[in-house]
Amino acid sequence: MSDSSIPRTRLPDAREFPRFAGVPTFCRFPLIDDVDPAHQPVDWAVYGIPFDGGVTYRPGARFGPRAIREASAYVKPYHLEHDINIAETLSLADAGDSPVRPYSCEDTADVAGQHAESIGDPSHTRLLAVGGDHSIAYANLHATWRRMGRPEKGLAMLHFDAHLDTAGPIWGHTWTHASPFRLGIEHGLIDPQRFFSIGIRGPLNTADDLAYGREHGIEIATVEDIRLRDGRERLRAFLSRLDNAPVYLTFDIDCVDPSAAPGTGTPCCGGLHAGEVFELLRACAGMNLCGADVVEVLPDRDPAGVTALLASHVIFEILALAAMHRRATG
Ligand SMILES: [Mn+2]
Repeated sequence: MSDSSIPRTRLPDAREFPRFAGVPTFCRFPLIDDVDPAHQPVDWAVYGIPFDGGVTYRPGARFGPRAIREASAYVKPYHLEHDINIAETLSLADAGDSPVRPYSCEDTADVAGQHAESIGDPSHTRLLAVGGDHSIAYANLHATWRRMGRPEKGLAMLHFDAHLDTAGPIWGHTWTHASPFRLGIEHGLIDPQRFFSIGIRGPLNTADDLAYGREHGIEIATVEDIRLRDGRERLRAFLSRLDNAPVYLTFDIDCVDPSAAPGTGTPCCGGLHAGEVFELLRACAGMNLCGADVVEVLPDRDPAGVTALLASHVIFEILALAAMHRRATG
């Protein structure tokens, strides 16, 4: 057992070494090769997958990891609401960027998935991928599923998004940023009976756009369900039904309203506020998080950089959930 007062992640002291100085890494975590041997293997590795070849509308999310690294210089380690310091609780590192094949979602899933499997200690290190468009989730999900012992029914899934991302072929391709969870279900990586989607909203192409998800058992909480109906209660019931089973969390920044997250590829009006997202994530404390991704930040559409800043704080909230679980289970 480690002494919780000794930091597990060595962060530069911001009072000595300013946050605006140095080569940017995610949240100023050490690069994985620079982690103190006493803190190896790392508990969570954050890494980029700079790929946007799967988009159906605006391109540019390939620049997401870089923008989020820079914006995350202002992420501090102590979580006020959870009363936990992520750097004291977990060994955290930036594992760099994965290789990509810019013209192919499927080839990128392949090379990024292989790369993800090589990060840290497969029997210990959990993976947080930063996109990139949502197609990159498949690679990290696949690597996480393997790390969790290839559960036959697939992993439970908590999904924040404006879109369900279970689309069939688009422009003749089955691998797109609109399809990672259809592929994940069909390949046995995800258990659709333990799949909860938050932030879904229209307009849609047809009334049948959500049919695949509903037929397979995905539970959907639209923005209206969260605000006006029983979305929060259903989320709580979902979490208690999981009973400490490992959960993969996938976070598409377009679940947030474009007024707060304008830098994204398929913006959809009427989304969640940033504060609502934090509240929903914090309500998941206790969840056994086994892997995660944060995707669809398109910095060139957001000269003020608020989308990347928000994404960097979503990464912090996700790691705080991991820290909470560690504190509860030792
Ligand atoms: Mn998505």
